Amino acid sequence: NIIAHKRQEVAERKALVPTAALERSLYFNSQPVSLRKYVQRPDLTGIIAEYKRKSPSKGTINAYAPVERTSIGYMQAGASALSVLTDANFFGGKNEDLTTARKFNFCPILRKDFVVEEYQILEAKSIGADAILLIAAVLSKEEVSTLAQFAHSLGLEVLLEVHDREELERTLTPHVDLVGVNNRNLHDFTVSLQTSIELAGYIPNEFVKVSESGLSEAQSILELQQHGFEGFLIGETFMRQSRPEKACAAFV
Ligand code: IGP
Repeated sequence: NIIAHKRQEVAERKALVPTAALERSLYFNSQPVSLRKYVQRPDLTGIIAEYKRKSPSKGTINAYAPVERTSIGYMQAGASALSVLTDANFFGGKNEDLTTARKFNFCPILRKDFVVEEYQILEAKSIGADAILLIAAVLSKEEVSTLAQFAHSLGLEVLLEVHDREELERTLTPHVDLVGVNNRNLHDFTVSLQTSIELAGYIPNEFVKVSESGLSEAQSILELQQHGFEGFLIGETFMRQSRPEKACAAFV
């Protein structure tokens, strides 16, 4: 189970890198860039372009594309923001991938990982992230609320990910900034745009709506925009090409 593994990993990392060390890192005191604002900018596409090497559902997606070239190319193509997987075990990512993207780009960067405790949020800030993901499927309302407030205290924004109405209604708090509907079914890994479309009406307007996963056609963006979505999180469609940044440029 991913969460049990993550808790173990965080415990080990904590022993190795104390909080005080995170707070002294280069990026810890930098001013974050607003994911909310960039997703809403009319001169950009709303696309949150993801750097992802592998996944539990697809195995290896791209083992060679370098973070530097890919992230710079995504932004040149008109992406609003970047999403970088930092989970090593299941997604082949690392913190250094996010820091590399940070070094080469002025834009919001979402740290894509399984956040279960505050230490990981300090870590996100220390590696140069602007926003974190909180996954409703694995957190209680209290956890979402506490973790989101902690992120805000550091200037980080929060994307709350939900799969259905139960998760949305159980965990939504005013402390999150964006709500992402994950089109991928966690149990059988199938994807359906209908998931986003059906949930859209239940997400209050003060939250920026993001549709996540399985987006492979530009036409889908237009359809989702009609249902109020402003952010589009896209990984595999780009990453499965040898030059993901070119796939992104061709998409927009
Ligand atoms: C991107 P896709 O189908 O375009 O590669 O999906 C993103 O939504 C997906 O990577 C994702 C994810 C997550 C990964 C959504 N929620 C939580 C890890 C953890």
